[in-house]
Amino acid sequence: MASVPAKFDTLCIHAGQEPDPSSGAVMTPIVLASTFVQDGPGAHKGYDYSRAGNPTRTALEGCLAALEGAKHGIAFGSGCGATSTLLLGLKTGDHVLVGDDVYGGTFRIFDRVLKPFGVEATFMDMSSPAKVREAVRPNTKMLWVETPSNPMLKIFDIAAMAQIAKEKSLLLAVDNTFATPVLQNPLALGATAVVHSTTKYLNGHSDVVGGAIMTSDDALAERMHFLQKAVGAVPSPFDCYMVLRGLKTLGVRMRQHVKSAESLAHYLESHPQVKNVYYPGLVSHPGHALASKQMRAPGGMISVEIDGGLVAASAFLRAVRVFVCAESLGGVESLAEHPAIMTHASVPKEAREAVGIGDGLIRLSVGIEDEGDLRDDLDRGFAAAKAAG
Ligand code: P1T
Repeated sequence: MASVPAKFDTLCIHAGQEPDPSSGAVMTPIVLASTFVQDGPGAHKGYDYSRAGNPTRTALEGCLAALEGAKHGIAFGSGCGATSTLLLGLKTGDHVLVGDDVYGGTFRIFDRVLKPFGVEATFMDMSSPAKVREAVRPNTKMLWVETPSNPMLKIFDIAAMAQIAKEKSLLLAVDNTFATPVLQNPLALGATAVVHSTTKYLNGHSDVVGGAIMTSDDALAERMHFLQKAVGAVPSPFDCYMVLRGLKTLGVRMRQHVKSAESLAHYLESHPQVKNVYYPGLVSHPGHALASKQMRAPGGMISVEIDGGLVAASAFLRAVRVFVCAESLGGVESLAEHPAIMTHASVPKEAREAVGIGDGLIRLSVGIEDEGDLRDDLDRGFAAAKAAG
């Protein structure tokens, strides 16, 4: 496979994977061994200890790298594990510019883990590249961009951020979890590293927690491989296998996620109980033009602010039956959640409200069930919300 030029859907199924040389097994074996035989001290077949390297993980890392058009993929035990390992490249006194709307757990890493070590983060609306350029300080080392952002679906200009990063010698990290490489390729737009929670679309079945970093920067990859081994936030071989299995259908799944999300976003926009719909595919979305340029399609995530605040939003989330009220996203099943109480509870109320995460905001991860059933389910939610108000 490695020597054959291939398009995305083919890479999803084959990249990083060869039939097992010892048995001919077509699907990658799950190598559970924690340790590997050495003919003599140091004389091994490429693997010595599973934290340092594992054949199932190597296959996953090869596939992930190929999908992002990267030279290197480094897999982790969670998206937060990938994020924190990448941020371990920073040291006391360093400063990072971070988008003002990021996953609550990412905010928490900056605010509660790195800050006590003297690494400072400024959270800002990155919609204006000029303002980002102005905010760079002499000690700024990194730009951290999540686009589309979680949960407000803000769109930031990756190529413009890459230009600033280049001018100021910064590392540009893009969390590509919401878009996936099906819809957006940050490395091709100039990012240094891409971060994923593979828990989401890449695995796609809500049965693994995992993460990854992809980069074509050899020195950064070497450092990340070192930290992966030294810090040890590694995924299990079984989870690597599961993500590899999920990746095979990534392209097909994303096409259906997008199709249903586009349709539901339009439906929500015209609903009388809806105050605001945040979906980059809508012309009303401030990032629509940029999303149309930067992404191949607007994705499967929608946030919606409904009338009636917390009482209505709670009633809605209790009433839906096809959408499951749960954290996370990107699985084949539809999920709905309340960011202020659930995924973004670790962000202070004022910071949440400044970006629009209010009590009436519901985030939808549109799954690949029948689109009519999903629409009926939203109606069920709206009827309950109205009755509660
Ligand atoms: O949950 P974990 O695999 O550690 O991934 C963290 C993470 C990183 N980046 C983004 C954009 C994310 O959305 C997440 C996890 N997000 C959720 C669990 C959620 O419901 O938003």
